[in-house]
Amino acid sequence: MASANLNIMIKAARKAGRSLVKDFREVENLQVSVKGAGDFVSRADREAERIIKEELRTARPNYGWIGEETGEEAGEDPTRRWIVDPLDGTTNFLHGLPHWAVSIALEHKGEIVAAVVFDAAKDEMFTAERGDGAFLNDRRIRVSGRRQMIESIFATGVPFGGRGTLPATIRDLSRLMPVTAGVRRWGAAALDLAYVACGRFDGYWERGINSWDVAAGILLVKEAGGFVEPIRSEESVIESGNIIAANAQLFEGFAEIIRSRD
Ligand code: LIP
Repeated sequence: MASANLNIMIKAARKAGRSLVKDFREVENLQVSVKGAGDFVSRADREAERIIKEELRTARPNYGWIGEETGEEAGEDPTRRWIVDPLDGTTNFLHGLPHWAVSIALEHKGEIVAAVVFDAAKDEMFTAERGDGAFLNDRRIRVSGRRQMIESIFATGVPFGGRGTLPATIRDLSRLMPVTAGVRRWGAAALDLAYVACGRFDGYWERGINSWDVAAGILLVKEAGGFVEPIRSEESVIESGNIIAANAQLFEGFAEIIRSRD
């Protein structure tokens, strides 16, 4: 039975999703325009965050907020905040690729306690509340049962545009590719984690990812029986943006590869 907060999050995600699906149809027409879809997608992104913020802050005016487009705002209740990416997979959306999601997390005293990742293009609603399990369209989900790395596939984000994490990620790939069934770079961290939670991917890692990209997905994986840790044990995933996630059987070996420095 979903809590009142989770129902509020689902309602907000669906309302933003309807707006994004409408805009996504227009983006596909813009691919051929000289100006391109860039400004249009920025507006779609901001409109989705406006919709979500209006829904959540009307229902819970005292909670804090951090959103990709509008930044951070403290709430009267210092223990609770929304962590929101209105459009995770922005570059996919911009290029007319139907793989993006609305990500909404509720944090309480530093722990994620409720999560929604909504893939509006495929109508897949991933939800979780701490201690109550993870669900896809109201059906219980679990991480994969694979035990062998060589049978498993992993997702990640490969840095672009001169980001400093590229050398380490290239090193990760050179170590993983020979001992796994492959790596996928699908461009939406929230869905990468949701796919680990439902067993489509066996693990995921990324370096330098934003809190709003992964906050909801972290709870999905944990509530589906998976493990999530920072790359460096002294860090926090949310603060550092360095994350490793996998099912219980694979996690130790996978994390050892990602954490080896030499
Ligand atoms: C994206 C992440 C993805 C990462 C991209 C980008 P955005 O988030 O979901 O995993 O590799 O660099 O950060 O920008 O689409 O919200």
